[in-house]
Amino acid sequence: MTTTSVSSWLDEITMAQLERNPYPIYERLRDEAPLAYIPVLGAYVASTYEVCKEVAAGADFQGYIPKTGARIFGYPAIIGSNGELHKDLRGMIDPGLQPKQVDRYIDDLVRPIARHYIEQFENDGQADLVAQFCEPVSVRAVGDYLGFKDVSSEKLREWFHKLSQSFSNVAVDSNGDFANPDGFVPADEAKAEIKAVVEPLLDKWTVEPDDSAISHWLHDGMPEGQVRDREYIYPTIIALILGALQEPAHALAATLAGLFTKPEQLEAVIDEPGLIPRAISEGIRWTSPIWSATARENIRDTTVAGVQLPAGSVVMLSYGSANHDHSLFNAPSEYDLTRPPLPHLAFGAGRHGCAGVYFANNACRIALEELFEAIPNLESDQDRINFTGWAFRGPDSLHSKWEV
Ligand code: 261
Repeated sequence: MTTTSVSSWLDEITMAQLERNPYPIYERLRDEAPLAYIPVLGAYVASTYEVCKEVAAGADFQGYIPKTGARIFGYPAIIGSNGELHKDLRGMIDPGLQPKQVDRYIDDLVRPIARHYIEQFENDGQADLVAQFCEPVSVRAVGDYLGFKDVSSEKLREWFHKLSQSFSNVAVDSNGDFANPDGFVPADEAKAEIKAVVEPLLDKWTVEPDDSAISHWLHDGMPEGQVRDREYIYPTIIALILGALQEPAHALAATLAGLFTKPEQLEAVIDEPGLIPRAISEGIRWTSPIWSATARENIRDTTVAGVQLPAGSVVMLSYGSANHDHSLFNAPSEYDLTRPPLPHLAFGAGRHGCAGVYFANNACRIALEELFEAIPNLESDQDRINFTGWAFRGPDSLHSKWEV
């Protein structure tokens, strides 16, 4: 029976394989089972462009927070909320992220930050651009926007790494319980530190609002003299310390890694900075930062890709695989700036699509404009770039060099 042979290889998929290199497994999933139940995940995965889109934006589905996210963030984190609750939380975080608003502050926010970190290494002739550029610029830009101006970039990096590590601790045993409960220790450590830093900030913003995003979250839309309950906004703060601080760094690093695979395309982008937005778009298509970290559940019995899903089934959206779908992208595993700019799913789709698209694209653009202007003879100094991650994915390091 074919179902037996299909399920046998699915049973053998391990988290270690998915974290190291999910692409061979997903190539087979897209061919044979675009919606498949994966025992180690305790959930279905959607692997093709069409199925990801159908699940992400379909009327039978609603937002669902992956179990590790619920464990780490608590309730009500924005990524797992629905209905009026989700409407209120999006209404809280969206205003400062609207293009018209972002255009007002993004250049003054990001350009000096990028300049600052570039100055630390531009005369060295070499750097690891992940640790010295992508991550510090990402956490400083988003961290300052949120209101963490007085938290060091080292601390912000440590926080997102610990939260991300625990969020990725998704393996479950045959009872559906976490296979590695100790995997939540890093997140619990980070959360204790975050709480110690955020509580006094919330105290301050309650009586002395300022222009930081979280101060606005407390006050905006509330009756005079009232603020939103901090327990209500706290899970969303933690979710953003993970996703919003980490992903622009992954986007920058994926773009640079992709350009390093095509030195002539890197040169073209450095010569013509107008190509940077295209380079970023292809970078996050090629290695999608939120590779498989978001999910939906169906609110009624439904059938997708021929698979019957009883109400309440969980489907992980493997956007990193959808963005390698042969039916849309020719030679998808190649970074290629010159491919037709088709829409990809790196920012998701539907009601739970990324709120920070415009901020992230522009922050990354400005950071790369500054990097390429300062170091026009940038090249890779690494034979092989190593990528890690299934939930979130990006290069581990980008050792680079240039003549000074
Ligand atoms: C800001 C978005 O953050 C996330 C997105 C997807 C999964 C986990 C996150 O913290």
